[in-house]
Amino acid sequence: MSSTATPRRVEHQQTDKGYVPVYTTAVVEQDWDQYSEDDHRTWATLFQRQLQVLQGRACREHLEALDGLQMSAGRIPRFSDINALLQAATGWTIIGVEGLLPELDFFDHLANRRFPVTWWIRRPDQIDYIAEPDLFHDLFGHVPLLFNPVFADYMQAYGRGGVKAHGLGEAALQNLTRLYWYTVEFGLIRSAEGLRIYGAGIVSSKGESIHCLESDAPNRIGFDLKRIMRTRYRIDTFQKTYFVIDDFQQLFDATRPDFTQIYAELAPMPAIPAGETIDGDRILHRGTGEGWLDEGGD
Ligand code: HBI
Ligand code: FE
Repeated sequence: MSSTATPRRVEHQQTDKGYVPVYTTAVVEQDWDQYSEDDHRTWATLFQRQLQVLQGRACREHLEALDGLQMSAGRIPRFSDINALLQAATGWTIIGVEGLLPELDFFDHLANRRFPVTWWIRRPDQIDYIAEPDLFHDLFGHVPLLFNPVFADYMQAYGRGGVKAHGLGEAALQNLTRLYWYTVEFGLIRSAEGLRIYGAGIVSSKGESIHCLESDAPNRIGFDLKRIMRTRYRIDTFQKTYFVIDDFQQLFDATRPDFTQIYAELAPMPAIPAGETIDGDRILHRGTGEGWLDEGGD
């Protein structure tokens, strides 16, 4: 086995929207044998570090699913091994991809209970931060909750909503993307022992795992679908606001109404800046705003 790092296949391109990844839609084999020792070491380092940080911080469902899916620090998991366990539990399948997919392709996979997992892992010098999703974020961050039946159904409902929203224009898609961001990527959940993390963007980041629960800077606000759909977000800093669900059922139930009506209702309303609170918010913690940068984002 080669000791050089796996070549990164995700290209970027300068466009009028800035420097953006070139989307590739292909479903690819994991080709497990080509992972280098460096790749396995990167997985091991991240896995061990996050397992420690997440004790008492991640929700029970996430930690238990790591066991249930037999993920461990030793080796990068084989997708085929994960799939045998995942399919038996909730009927979800993971498929290998090169990176970010065009939205409609992504939604279509979710609607069919397929979760795209980036096959390559970050380089050793990217342990603490990488802008785009890699194998660690996708597999360690996202896949465990697909082992939970209620969350698994939410993800499928989200995908179906996405396929539908795609025909409804940019604003509807933006509403839906914000929902994904503040739940699947950066959601917090109540538990008997206190707030816990379930969002994959947090779970795969040491810094944000601590920040989201322990810092006084961010707002922590009770889940509210329409409120979230109006809330801008930043992809390059810790979140200014986290939304807290009571349980995964609340998340799934929120996807029952016809979103078409909701998009229409939200269309004339202004977007809410990421750090702002508004009348009607159920504020669990009002952020001090310490260290916040200027507004911006989507
Ligand atoms: N593609 N592979 C992959 N993973 C994602 O999380 C992803 C994507 N394409 C689009 C996308 N996310 C976002 O638009 C979400 O808001 C849906
Ligand atoms: Fe993600």
